[in-house]
Amino acid sequence: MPLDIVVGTQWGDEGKGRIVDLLAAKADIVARFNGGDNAGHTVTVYTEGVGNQTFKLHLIPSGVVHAHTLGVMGSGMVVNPATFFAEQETLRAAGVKIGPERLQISFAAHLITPAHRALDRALEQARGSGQIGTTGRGIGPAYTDRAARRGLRLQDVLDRAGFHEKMLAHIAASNQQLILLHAEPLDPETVAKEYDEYAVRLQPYVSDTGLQVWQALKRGEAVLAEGAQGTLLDIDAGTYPYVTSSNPTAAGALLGLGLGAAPIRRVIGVTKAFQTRVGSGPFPTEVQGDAAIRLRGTGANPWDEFGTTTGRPRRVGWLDGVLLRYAVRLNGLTDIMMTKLDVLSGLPTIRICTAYRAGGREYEQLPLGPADLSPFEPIYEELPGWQADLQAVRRWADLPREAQAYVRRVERIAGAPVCQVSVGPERDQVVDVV
Ligand code: 2SA
Ligand code: MG
Repeated sequence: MPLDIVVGTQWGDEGKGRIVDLLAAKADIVARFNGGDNAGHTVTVYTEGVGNQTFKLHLIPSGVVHAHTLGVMGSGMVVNPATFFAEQETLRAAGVKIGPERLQISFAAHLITPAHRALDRALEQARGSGQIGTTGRGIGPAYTDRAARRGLRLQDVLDRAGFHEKMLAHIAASNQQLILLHAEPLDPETVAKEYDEYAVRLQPYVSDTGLQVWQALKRGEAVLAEGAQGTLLDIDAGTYPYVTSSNPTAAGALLGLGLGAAPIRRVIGVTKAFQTRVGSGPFPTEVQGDAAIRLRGTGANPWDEFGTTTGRPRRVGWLDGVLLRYAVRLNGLTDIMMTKLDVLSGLPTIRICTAYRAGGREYEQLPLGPADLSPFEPIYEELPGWQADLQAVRRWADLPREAQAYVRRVERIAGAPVCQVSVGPERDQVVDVV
């Protein structure tokens, strides 16, 4: 049963949209399984007469730009209805036909409300210097309500009277917390009314998507699971507490779609050729100054390292082989897709962290996971750089020898094969590794 899972191996923004776009062209179902509108996936739509249009999707699976696919939003997600309908408008304006006939949400996914967003902001403020650097989209508070067993599920919109009551209770309970945090409370009746309208509009989208996905897999149809964020932001496996509140890892794809492990065909980990992170938290291979500007870019190009959801400049550094090895193990990766190899062109030498040092010992594996990386100092290997621009390269044999050597070295360090590298932002700027 052909289930392919795409996950980020770092702190998000690895360029997952690239491989998702390539695989969605051959998939029957494209599914998101974690997070909400905190993701930022860049998609390109080609329309006859208009040409290419590029825009960002934060919530709806980005593979739906391929007209033949069915989009699924799994039970592992938290859904902001305002974003859900606004993104459909954006898609329609770009000529993509979208609606309940080709987009379904699991009955067990949770809703994000204005109270969740207000709480996200108030909690961040209260954290002071210990801020997580969240996207402010209400993600954490929505998952908190889920775990506390008082959340609003998509299933609830099917019972309109009950839903109104639940919303009132939810806003009242959230207000108590907001007041404690010295934030403005919300008017329960106003929010509940707004959500009554969303409830009516959401009804045709709600179903048991887990059953649909499973039936499709039984028929031999290809399902593509699109991860948002990355392995190191996983609530369980990541750099806790500097993480998101969902499971962006391969196991999260199964749980977040309502599937078992049997259907998995490939688990593809998308890895940027260097390391980036937006938000706070540990980052052993981070660089500052000119080296950082060199990797980040200035923001002049859309592919420079600035957040798609919030526009924040990303922290940058050298590829961390210890964390990549961890991501390979944790996700059970069958392949790695390496993105942005072209950005390294022109550097005299390139560094990769192969192990950590702490207390006179060397570590190739993290002894206690990635939550506390402060004791560790990266051990680097320096590889010769290359000068040639890679953007026009389409064949492995045409890559500079040094670029090939870098990819081969990453495979050895990570313990998984690299199947493809990307050498530019365009759809066709990929090279199969042979
Ligand atoms: P949250 O809002 O509760 O999920 O934030 C918790 C941490 O997770 C990080 N996070 C992300 N990191 C990278 N990319 C993300 N998506 C957007 C993008 C981010 C943006 O694709 O560029 O535009 O700023 C994403 N979403 C969550 C976040 O930075 C916190 O460290
Ligand atoms: Mg992103």
